[in-house]
Amino acid sequence: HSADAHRTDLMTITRFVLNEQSKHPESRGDFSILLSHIVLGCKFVCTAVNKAGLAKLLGLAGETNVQGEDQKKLDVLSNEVFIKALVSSGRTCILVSEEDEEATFVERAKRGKYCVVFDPLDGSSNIDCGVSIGTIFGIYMIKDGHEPTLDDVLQPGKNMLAAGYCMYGSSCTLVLSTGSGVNGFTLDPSLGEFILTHPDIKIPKKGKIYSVNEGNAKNWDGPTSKYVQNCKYPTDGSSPKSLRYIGSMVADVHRTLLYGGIFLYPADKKSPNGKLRVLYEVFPMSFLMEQAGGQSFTGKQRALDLVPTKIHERAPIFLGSYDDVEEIKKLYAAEEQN
Ligand code: P6P
Repeated sequence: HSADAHRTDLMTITRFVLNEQSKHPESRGDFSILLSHIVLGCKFVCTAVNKAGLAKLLGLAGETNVQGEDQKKLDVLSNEVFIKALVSSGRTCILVSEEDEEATFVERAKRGKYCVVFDPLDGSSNIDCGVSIGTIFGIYMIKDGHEPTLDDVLQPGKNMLAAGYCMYGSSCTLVLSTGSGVNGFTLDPSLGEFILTHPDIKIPKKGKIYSVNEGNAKNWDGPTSKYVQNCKYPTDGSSPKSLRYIGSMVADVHRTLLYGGIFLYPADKKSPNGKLRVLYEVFPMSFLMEQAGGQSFTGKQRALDLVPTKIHERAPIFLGSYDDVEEIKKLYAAEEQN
């Protein structure tokens, strides 16, 4: 009977979010409505990405497809979909997208109390070779009732109410935290619903995988070089770690979350602040890692304590299994003392 119950008791993301909402009796459901619009955006992008493989037949971006329409680049299309979905939710007031130089301030009539920062299609350079890509998002509450300003999104990551990503790969997986743990949902295309498939994700305390672009090794600083050296030639008698680097943050982070290990995008001589963006890459992934029992470090401080000054600011990042990140924190602390 219990197996049947499991099969028929479908926990969709909508039900899950409403369950969360019921823990906040004072809630008017605004947050649930906002999340449902983000989920809608993910469903749309999932179908568009899956069709992208056919884009070659329909004319690549920049050319016209069989209908003679201009084939939009998928990241531009995804951005438009999320902006429209978020504005139409009536629950947002400021939107920051990787695709837009300036923040979007929602018109007064459609304004709500949430600020959403997002990368609509991270890793999109990987689309043509079929590597998994994804949407990454984070949600802040506006600071207080005054006219929204950029200060409402230039908040430290620890102030986020929720964060998540949707990975478009062999299946469409949405990983979400609203501040009490991490849960993973998989899209059932026949139902058009995200079903809870990974309840209460916890990252292993220590992992056997390190994930970094070794091609940048020439430019790394001392602590990063030492850490990676230790991964390859351990001095404590343990076996070397495996290297797994997909080059799509959502895919590398998802593997790290499920299997354990560490993902690094360090600063280097060419990019003193690394490459990944604070608001909509570093913060959401750091939020998820901490909620799953891992941690996230910039080389100088806890990533979620960083206070951004610009909406497209970058930061170095070391995130993943708690013990693995501890190792690199020790190496940076030792350098501080020298
Ligand atoms: P590199 C993809 O372009 C991206 O923004 C992230 O998804 C990914 O982790 C990173 O850049 C890869 O960068 O320099 O190793 O190619």
